[in-house]
Amino acid sequence: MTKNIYDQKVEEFMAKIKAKNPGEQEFHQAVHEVAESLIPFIEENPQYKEAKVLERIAEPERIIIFRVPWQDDKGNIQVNRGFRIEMNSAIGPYKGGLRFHPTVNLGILKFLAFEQVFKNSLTTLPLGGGKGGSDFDPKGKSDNEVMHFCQSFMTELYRHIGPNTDVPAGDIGVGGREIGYLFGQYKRLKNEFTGVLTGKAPNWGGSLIRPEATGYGATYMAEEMMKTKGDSFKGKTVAVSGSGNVAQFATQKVTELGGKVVTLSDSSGFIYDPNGIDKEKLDYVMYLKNIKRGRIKEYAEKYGVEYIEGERPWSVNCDVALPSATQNEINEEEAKTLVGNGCFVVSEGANMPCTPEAMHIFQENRVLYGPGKAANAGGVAVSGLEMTQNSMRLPWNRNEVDERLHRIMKSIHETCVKFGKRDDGTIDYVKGSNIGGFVKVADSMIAQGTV
Ligand code: NDP
Ligand code: 2IT
Repeated sequence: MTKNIYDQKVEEFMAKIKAKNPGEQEFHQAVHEVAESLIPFIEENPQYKEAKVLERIAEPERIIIFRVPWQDDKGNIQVNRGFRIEMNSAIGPYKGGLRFHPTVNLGILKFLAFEQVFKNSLTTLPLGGGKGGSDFDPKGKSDNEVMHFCQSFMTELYRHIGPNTDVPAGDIGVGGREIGYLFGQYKRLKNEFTGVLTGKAPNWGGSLIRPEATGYGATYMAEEMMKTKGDSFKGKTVAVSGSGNVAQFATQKVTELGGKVVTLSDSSGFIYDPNGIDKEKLDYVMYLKNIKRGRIKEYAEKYGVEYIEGERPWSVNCDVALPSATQNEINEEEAKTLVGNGCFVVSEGANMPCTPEAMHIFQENRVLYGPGKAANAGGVAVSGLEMTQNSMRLPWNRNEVDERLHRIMKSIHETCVKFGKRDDGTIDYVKGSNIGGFVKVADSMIAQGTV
């Protein structure tokens, strides 16, 4: 069958997706990327076609939408919207983060839940896919307000989740503080101490290395990709975007492996520190972002480096880019600039940070391009390990968890190689991760009948 016929089948499939899910651009984007990889594979493996697996996998098993009323510090009543997308439970309980950000809507959470299904399958662990969150904006809110919001959010969500049903975790705007408030309210409502959330603090059931896991994992993935060219992080210049959980620990691991991180950003702009963000400076970033909850601009003021307001960091010279902020944060022009400046590795700490056009630029130029569902799977993988420790009621030490994380990232890389090798010997990590993540879920869905 020629490429054209596949393209036509992708377009036919996407026309149905768009008609059924109007206006949900990010969801369309995520499904389109996967359909491009999967439709040729499904044509060659008709058992998936007959069982309508692609059609079923793109339809959430269940969506919960609810009102979240809460009272702010001034006594005013605020109303937000809460969501949980329970996307696929073929290989385990729904698993995926909660995002609190003013841009959150149904389409964004459906794209994230869809990606999560493939990502979780790649981890090798028994985890289904889900995602949730709210249009609540934690910026500028007091701890007290965040607590009241989290308590109200959980007062509805608790009836839909459970350690064997659906296990949420963090994402943008949801870190250790929020998981604490959510867990406290769940425990109070259910009178049960269970592993219903991951990303808990180690004192009350959390796993060591969970905060580090996504950033470390994206760095390990980049390291594995570079190894295919006999290369490593030693002496490499690295551009990181974001300055939250993923960006911070990616910076830490890159520095440990001998690379130099020269940028960090937030939604207001980016800092460029050509001498590199060393341990002391990173400690300051962690204080600035996790405790003071300030802006990245303050880094530039403290260390006397450049701050570029309203821009993203992709114009700087770098060998490696680790986008770790949000979706569609690298466009076609920025991808061209990165390639032109010598960037040869992109490992996605964030979910879907590249537009489709940017992705094609990286693919055409044979950049070592690790898509989010492979590259940032370390976070949910260690969440899976947290669930294991909760079930055993026994914690593992840092080394044990980090070694398991490292092994999982290597196995994800191997899966990408297995399913993504091109005729010219290079690796298409997009195709590799899409097919590699699909097969286990699809076979499980078929085995479980038309459900
Ligand atoms: P955090 O909330 O800790 O940090 C988010 C960072 O990204 C902040 O610096 C934030 O800046 C910036 N950012 C968020 N939204 C935007 C936007 N619209 N435009 C520009 N910058 C933005 O979140 P995480 O570090 O946890 O998440 C970052 C990415 O990694 C997300 O795509 C998430 O889905 C993904 N991810 C996270 C995992 C985890 O374990 N936490 C696991 C796998 C993927 P500002 O403060 O100005 O908003
Ligand atoms: O996008 C993601 O994989 C996450 N935000 C982490 C999910 C989890 O359950 O740890």
